[in-house]
Amino acid sequence: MATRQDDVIPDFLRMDDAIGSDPANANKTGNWHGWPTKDLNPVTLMDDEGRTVRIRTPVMDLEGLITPTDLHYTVQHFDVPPVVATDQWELKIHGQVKNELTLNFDQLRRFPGRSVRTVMECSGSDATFFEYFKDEGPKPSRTQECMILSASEWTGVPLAAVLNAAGLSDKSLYVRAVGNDEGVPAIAAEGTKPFYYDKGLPMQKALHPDTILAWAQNGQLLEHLHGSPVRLLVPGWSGNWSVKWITDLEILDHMPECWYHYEFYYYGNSPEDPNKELITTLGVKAIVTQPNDDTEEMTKGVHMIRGYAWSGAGAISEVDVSTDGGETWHSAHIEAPRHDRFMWVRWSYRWDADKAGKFTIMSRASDEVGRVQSREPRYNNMRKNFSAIVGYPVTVK
Ligand SMILES: Nc1nc2c(c(=O)[nH]1)N[C@H]1C(S)=C(S)[C@@H](COP(=O)(O)O)O[C@H]1N2
Ligand SMILES: [Mo]
Repeated sequence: MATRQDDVIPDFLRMDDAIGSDPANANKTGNWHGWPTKDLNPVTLMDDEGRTVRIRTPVMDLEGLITPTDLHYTVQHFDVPPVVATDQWELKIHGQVKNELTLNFDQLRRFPGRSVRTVMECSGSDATFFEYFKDEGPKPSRTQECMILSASEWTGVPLAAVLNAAGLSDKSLYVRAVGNDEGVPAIAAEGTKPFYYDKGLPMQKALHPDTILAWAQNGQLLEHLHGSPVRLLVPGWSGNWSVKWITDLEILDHMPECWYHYEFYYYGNSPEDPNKELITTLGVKAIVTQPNDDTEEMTKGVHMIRGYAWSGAGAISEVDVSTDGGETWHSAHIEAPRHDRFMWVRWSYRWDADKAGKFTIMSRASDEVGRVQSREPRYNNMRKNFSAIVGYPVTVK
């Protein structure tokens, strides 16, 4: 039976405890400039003109729930498209609708707004763990490499409001969202013509009130790298559904053949697999951020093991922690707030490491629809959506 750590505190707090230290995290709190500014180090990549085009998030070093916008990861498959000023931007809604519409930025902002706090995870996050689990690669370091994982508060209007304004019929079954970035994927078959990044969202998800057309992130108008002036945001689904730099919503009576559907973001054993599955909902996943995954040694005493947990399918109902490689599990405390359905939660577990020796720290999430984080990854040809439990070996001295 797992022991529960209660919301009501004090089991965590015993003033006479020997507090253990963990050198890896201690190093991370150095680096002050002397005044209240602290460097965090996202891993970035710049283009030829010195502009940042890629950001990987230092998840292990963050506090709270919101990833500061300048640390929020960015992914795009093609070159970053040119900046479009808000007064030049238009969104066309066409196809299987009663009235085709073209909205400019001001018109879009006349719909009642909505803010959604959500975790965003790229399908490629943690991909190198697939090799590690097969003993074909070294243990990845989420601390060193940073992650394709972040969370923000996004503000915009429900996509449903815009679709309803255009008028839906029983032939309005999919929403093809198109971005303003054009290219040919590196792995595409020879002769593939350049196309704009697009995804075909099923109507049920499109009409979910938290699926929004967003123009702001964390209280500010969108940064260009995050899809300004307006992007689609599909909470709970893998990041690739949240089409940036959106220009078109094409309403269809069938699923469009978007290249990224079955050539890139799919479950399957090979490109020829006849039973490919589209990747949509995120897994159920808890990760340990403290001690971070570069920690090898800790001293005897009380340690707070902390992390994040999230699920694309439902709220997190339970997080368990093991320090013996999954032999025994203990219920962790889930920290408030936990009411934002698509947001990750913080959790913590008080570990009384009173014996020296070798330990393996693990965390395991469960969600309200009954999914439990698995020990084995779901292998797939494209190495997408890794969500298995990872063990961190540490020595207590
Ligand atoms: N137009 C466009 N939208 C896109 C992409 C893209 O290549 N082009 N990449 C997707 C992927 S794979 C991810 S994980 C998210 C990342 O969003 P972010 O850069 O704001 O974090 O954007 C998605 N939206
Ligand atoms: Mo992604």
